[in-house]
Amino acid sequence: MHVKPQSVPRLTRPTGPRPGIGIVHFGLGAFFRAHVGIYVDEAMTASGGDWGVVGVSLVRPDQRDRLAPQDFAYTAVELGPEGETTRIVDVVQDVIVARENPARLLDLLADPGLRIVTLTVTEKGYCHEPATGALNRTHPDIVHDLAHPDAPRSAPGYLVRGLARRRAAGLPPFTVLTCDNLPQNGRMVRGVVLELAHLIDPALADWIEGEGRFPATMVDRIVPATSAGDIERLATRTGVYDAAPVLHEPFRQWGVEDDFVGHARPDFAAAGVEMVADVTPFEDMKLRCLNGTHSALAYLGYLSGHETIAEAVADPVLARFIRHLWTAEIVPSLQAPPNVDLAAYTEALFARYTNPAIRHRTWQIAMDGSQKLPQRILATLAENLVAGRDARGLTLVVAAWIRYIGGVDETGAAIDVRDPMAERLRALSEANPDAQAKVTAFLGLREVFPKALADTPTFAADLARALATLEEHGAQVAVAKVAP
Ligand code: CS2
Repeated sequence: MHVKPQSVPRLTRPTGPRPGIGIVHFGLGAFFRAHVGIYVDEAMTASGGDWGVVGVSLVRPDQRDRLAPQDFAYTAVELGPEGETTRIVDVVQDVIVARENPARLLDLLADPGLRIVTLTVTEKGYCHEPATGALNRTHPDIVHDLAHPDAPRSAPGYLVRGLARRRAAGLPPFTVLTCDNLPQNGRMVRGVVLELAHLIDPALADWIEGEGRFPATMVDRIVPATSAGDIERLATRTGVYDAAPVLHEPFRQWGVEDDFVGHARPDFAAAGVEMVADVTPFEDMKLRCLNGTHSALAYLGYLSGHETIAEAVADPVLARFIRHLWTAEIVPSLQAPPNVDLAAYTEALFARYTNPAIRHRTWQIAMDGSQKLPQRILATLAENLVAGRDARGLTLVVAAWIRYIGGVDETGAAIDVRDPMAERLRALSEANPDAQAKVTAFLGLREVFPKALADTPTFAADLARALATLEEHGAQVAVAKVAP
């Protein structure tokens, strides 16, 4: 029997005292709530501490409006191949919508009890140039924040203003803990914050440079967006209406550089977080092996007519292709992290992708390709070209992205392309109907393609050939050519 979610009682939080607020989190998407939120909850269960979380949405009130009537508690549903288990997570205590109440957020950032700011604002939320990692000074929100540093709009703008308030109050800075899928993410966010701070007040930038801490992290758990159907099914099964549940796979991993201001942090290790001195080898492995093949399956899977990752890897042509990517093109580019067998790691990834209970849409992963491709595909590709290794598969993935951006699928239906650069990309694509001209135009996008890669001999020609094959024969044929 299906119930209307609203006809059963609303989820309530477990009773009991709540810890003090120690963490402000920017970006309250499903990923945070199914990963970082659960680790923080478990760390407090193990070892205590005042690490309650206040979530921040920069603009949109929807998550706050869903969570507030249930006191910000939510259900985490673990979807294993053999069935599901649920738990109630009670770690978020409030949500601030920054656009509605900027003063409250800035006051909280300047509160002595607040010690860590975590972020999952997605790749585009850092207002950086994807190809270089530097601050994008022409980004409209950065232009705004430079003109109005006391009333910021962007995540970096809030970090800088919050740090300025703490400095003025004689407080130590908060640790900035980024949890987005970007290489050297700690160094990237540090660079963006320092550059913005320097443009506003060089003395502030000096203080942040000396006192601030920006540990890098590698996060991993597959958490598709929650659908209305998921909400209804959960209400039917449990008899309780949760407007904001998260559905996730059993696997999780979090590697964190143990470098916090005053060593102040939850007892992450007690929750299974790997506290390491250098997260780089873990990050490279995960970004290239997981996110790289995710994007490959997103574009080539979508073009092949597959709705989800599980469907895409059930297609033997695509399954062979991603195994080829791993063995011939991605793994040879990596240094294995200590005690990790990369062949076993990629086999485990394949098994994770086949989990039929996880409906992770290719369309969802295809979003924001201009922000994702540089670290997921292009870095590996460029290294392979320099080293003389196979790069045909990765080249085809870039071609598939260009094909996807064109906005029409192989049946002639429109594609709903979501990307902060979508308009520009579409215009480039339409102005250059010929594959060779299109490739030349795209390779000129310095925000996406580093000059060295764009200038590598034969790359433009190989890319144009791959695009022409996709256009003439379709994704299945193009993929089978690379991995027969
Ligand atoms: C995905 C990631 O949406 C995407 O782009 O590749 O969200 C991926 O599911 C996570 O990084 C897994 O840890």
